Amino acid sequence: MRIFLTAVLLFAVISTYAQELSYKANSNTRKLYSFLAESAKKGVLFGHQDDLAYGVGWKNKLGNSDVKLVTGDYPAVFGWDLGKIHQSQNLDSVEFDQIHQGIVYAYKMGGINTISWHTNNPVTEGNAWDKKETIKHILPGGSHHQKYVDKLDHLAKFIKQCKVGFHQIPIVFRPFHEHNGDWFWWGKPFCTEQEFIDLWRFTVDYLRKDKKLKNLIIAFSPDRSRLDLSNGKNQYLYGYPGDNYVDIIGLDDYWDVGHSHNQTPGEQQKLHLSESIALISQIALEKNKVAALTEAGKAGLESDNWFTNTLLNPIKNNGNPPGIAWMLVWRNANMNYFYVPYKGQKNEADFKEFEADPLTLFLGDIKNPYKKK
Ligand code: BMA
Repeated sequence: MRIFLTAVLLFAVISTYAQELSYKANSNTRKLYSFLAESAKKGVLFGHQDDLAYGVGWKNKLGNSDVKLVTGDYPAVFGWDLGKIHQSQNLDSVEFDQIHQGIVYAYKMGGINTISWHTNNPVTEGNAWDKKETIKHILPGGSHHQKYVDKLDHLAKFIKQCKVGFHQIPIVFRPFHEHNGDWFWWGKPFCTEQEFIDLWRFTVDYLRKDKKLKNLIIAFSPDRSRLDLSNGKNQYLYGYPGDNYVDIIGLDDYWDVGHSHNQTPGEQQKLHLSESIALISQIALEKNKVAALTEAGKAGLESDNWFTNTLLNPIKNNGNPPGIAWMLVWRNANMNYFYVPYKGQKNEADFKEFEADPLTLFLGDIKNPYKKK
C-alpha cells in the first residue's frame, strides 16, 4: 500500500512539473516534446539547416551530410524550409520531394525535424523580404485572406504527407520567425502587434483544428539583434501569441556570435550570448516550456575556433546544462556561404572538438525520441 501511495504521489509530482504541449498532440509528438525537455537538462542538441539536402560541392545524395563528413556523426536536429510551397522547389532550389525524403530519413534515424517558413508575400507574391503592409489584408475578412489560406493548405498537405506507416512525423514548426526585425513582410514595422498575434493564432488554429494536424510543436523565435537585454523579458514577449499557441521559447541569435554590423567587442558579445540564453531558458522555465537557440551562425566562420570559442563557451553555464534543448546553425550553400565546415575547410578540427564536447549532443549521442522507453 505504501509503495502504491508513493508511486501515485510521485506520478502526481512528475505530471505537475512535466512540460506539456499547448494542445493535444499525437503520442509521438508528445514523446518528442518530453524528450526535448529532458534532453535540455543534459546537453544541447546540435542542428543544421538543410543538412541532408545539400552541402558544399554536393547535392541530391540522400544520407550525405557535411556535418557527418567532418565529424563522423549526423546532427540531431534537421532544419528545413517550406518557402514557395506552392511550387516544386523551395526558395533555396530544393525539390519538395527531396525535403520530404530527408524528413523521413531523419525521423527514421531518430532525428528531430524543424521547419521554418520563408513564405512569399500573399498580397504581392514577392518573396518573404517583400515588405509591405500585408498582415491586415490576409487576416479573415481581408482582401487576400483566401490567398493566404491557399498557402496554408499547401503547407498542411505537405506536413500531412510526412509520415511513416500510420505514424505522423513530429515537426517543430517555426513560422514568422524574427518578427521583431524589419526584413520580412511579417516584421514589426509592417503591422500592429495585435495583427501579428491574430495572424499567428489564425495560422496555428487553422493547422491544428481545420487541418487536424496533431504532429506540430510550435516555435516562437524573435531575433536577438532587436532585443534590449536590459529589458529582455518584456522585449522578448513582443508579439507573443499566448501560451496556448507556443511550445518552444526560441531565439535567433546571429548578433552575439560575430554579426558584421555588431560593433560590440567580441568578449562582450560572448557575455550577451550567455545572457540571451539565460533569458530564454528562464522564460521557458516560468512558462513550463522548452527553450532553444533556433538559429545562430557565422557565414564563412572566419575565426579558427568559432564553434568552440564563440558559440560553445558562452553557452556553457559553469558546467551546468544551459537549459536550451537545441542550437541550430544555418545552411551550407557553397564555398562562399556555409555555416559548418566542409571536408578540407580550416575549421574542421575546431568543429570536431565541438562535437566531442560532452555538452553537445549529435545524433549518435541520443536515444531515439520516438521509441518506447
Ligand atoms: C537566409 C539566406 C538565404 C536563404 C534564406 C532561407 O538566411 O540563407 O540565402 O534563402 O535564409 O533559407
